[in-house]
Amino acid sequence: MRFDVLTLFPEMFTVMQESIMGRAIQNKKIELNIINFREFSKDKQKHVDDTPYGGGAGMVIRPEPIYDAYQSIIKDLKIKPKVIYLSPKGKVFNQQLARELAKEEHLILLCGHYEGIDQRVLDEIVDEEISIGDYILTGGELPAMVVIDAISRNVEGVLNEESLKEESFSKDLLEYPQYTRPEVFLGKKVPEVLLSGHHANIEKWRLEKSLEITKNKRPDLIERRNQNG
Ligand code: 4GY
Repeated sequence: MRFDVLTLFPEMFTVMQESIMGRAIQNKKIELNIINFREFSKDKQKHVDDTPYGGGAGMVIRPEPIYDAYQSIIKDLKIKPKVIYLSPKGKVFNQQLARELAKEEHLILLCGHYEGIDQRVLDEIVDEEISIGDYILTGGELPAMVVIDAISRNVEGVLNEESLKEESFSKDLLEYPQYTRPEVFLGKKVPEVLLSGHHANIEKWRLEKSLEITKNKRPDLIERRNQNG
């Protein structure tokens, strides 16, 4: 799967090229192209923003550098990739949307900053506006990284397939607790069933724990589960 990110702060994306994402990129399961749309400014001083028409505080990103950067991505493509704009006005991101977007071959993510982007270029190129939650950040870069990470782990070959299967089996429940060595830590023993080697009992215990934790911490998820069957 290919991601192109349009941003004024390309260095921010170095932090997401470690660990599982780094390996997925090395193994060519994920292609991550970070494009600084400042390079598409026709201004001598490479300005990309200007004051808002109608007045008010701050600066607005001009439409032309974004449109030109977008055109440079799609110029030789047969299929037009979906363009996602990260903004608090968008549809709230969740695991279902991450799974659906993982089926796409190519996505373009557009990151705003300052007071936002001229509406005309958004109307022209954006297919989906996505929010990662009801709070306001200083830019779309962290949301873009969140969305890319959550999508990528649903792309074939990025995680070991076992973990994804377990996830879809325990659908809409919170994860059961995990333990590793030592068997006793600060006087606390690992639950006996996990040492038993009895796989049916282990599965039963894990499902019970998942249900208990979800009921206590996120009763809304149990409600949704009952609604969805
Ligand atoms: N929440 N979910 C979010 C955000 C910051 C000014 C437009 C969010 O997705 N994006 O808070 N974005 C703003 C900053 C330009 C994006």
